[in-house]
This record gives sequence, structure tokens and C-alpha cells, in this order.
Amino acid sequence: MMPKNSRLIVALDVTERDLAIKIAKKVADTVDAIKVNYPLVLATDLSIVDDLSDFAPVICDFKVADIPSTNSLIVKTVLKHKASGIIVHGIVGKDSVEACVSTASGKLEVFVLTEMSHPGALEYLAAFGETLARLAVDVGADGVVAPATRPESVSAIRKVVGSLKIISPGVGAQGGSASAAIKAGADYVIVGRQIYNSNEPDKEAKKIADEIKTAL
Ligand code: OMP
Repeated sequence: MMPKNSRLIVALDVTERDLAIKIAKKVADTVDAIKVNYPLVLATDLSIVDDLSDFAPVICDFKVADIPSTNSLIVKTVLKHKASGIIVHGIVGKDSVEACVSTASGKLEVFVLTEMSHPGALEYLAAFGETLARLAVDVGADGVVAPATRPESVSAIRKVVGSLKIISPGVGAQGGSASAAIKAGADYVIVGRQIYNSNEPDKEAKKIADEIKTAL
């Protein structure tokens, strides 16, 4: 679904439709996917997913974290739009993640969160990073999210997930490096503020894509 060219995913966490489209247009030639999160979808509506899909495959980062039946309803709703993937929490348990995978039924790639990238992840979530990665494999998910802020965790998670995709946020504003995450085993890095807060998002995206190339 997602090409594997630049290995860069832009996190479009802006809160205006016009600005989101403007940035998407500028970076479309460089990025392999666009990730949308609550800031943009709550400020607009789910049709933004359809609009952005004209530029690149769209991953819905809805961090789905509920009981199985509610998770299924969320995935069903996303399936009505032109999304290519969805991010779900693993910490709520196997049944909840399985509900997402079976409802997505291959029409939407499911990415399971492992250890998150922010400092607070070290309080609880990090202890379960590899367990959650194993859960992703067991339920037949398409990939996992692992922290570019801790390349050593990306390496450990790569060992668990084998050929599953690893998408890795935390580059730039959170202090992680794109090349370090790729060298540690990430397939793609996710970059938000460093690109969308730049005066020249296209040039910034190209700069990161060039850095990734040197790491391959
Ligand atoms: P920047 O920090 O601005 O590059 O944005 C990172 C993006 O990745 C945001 O949309 C976060 O919500 C998301 N993210 C993380 O930063 N850390 C995680 O552990 C997981 C995600 C995510 O699921 O995408």
C-alpha cells in the first residue's frame, strides 16, 4: 500500500484544512505517506483523509484503544474513507487488537504501538515494548510503531517483529535522528513539526529524505 522510496512519513498535525492541503501538495513528491492525527481530524472532519489521499497514502493515527466492539466500529468508520493504514494501541490487549485486524481485513494496514517516543513512555509502556511487538506479530498486524528517540528499542523490536513494518516517530522536535532510527531497523520515519513548522516544508522533507538515503 505504502511505497518504500524516501521512507519518510509526514505527520500533518496542523489544525486547518487549507494549510494541511498546502503542505501535503508541497511534500507529496518526497514523502511515502501522510499521517493524520486527532488535531487535524477533530479540527476538520474525516473527509480530510479523502482529500489528502490525492497526494499520498494516508495513515490514520487514531491510537485506537478500546474494547473490541468499539475498536471494530472505529475501524469500520475509517474504512469508509480513503485511508491506507491505522494506528492502534496494543496495551489494551490481544482481543482489542485482533478486532482491529479482523475488521480491517487487509483493506487497511494495522500498526500497533509498542514503546512510545516521549519521556513518559519510560514510566509504564517501555517495560512492555517487546511484548507488544510480539502481540502485533501474533495477531497478524502489518507493522508496529517504535520510538526514534530510542534507537536501541527500535533494534530490540526489530528482532521480535521480523519482516513486519516498523514506522518510527520522534525525529527532529523530539530529539531523535532519522538516520539512527533507519540504521536501527526502522522501515520509515515519521516527522511532524520539523517539516510542517518549517517555512519551506518541501526542502525540509527533502533534507530528511537525503539523510535517510545516507543511512541505507
Ligand atoms: P513530531 O514530534 O512533531 O515530529 O510528531 C510526531 C508524530 O508522531 C505526532 O503525530 C505524534 O502523535 C506521533 N507519535 C509520536 O510522536 N510518538 C509515538 O510514540 C507514537 C506516535 C504515533 O503513533 O504516530
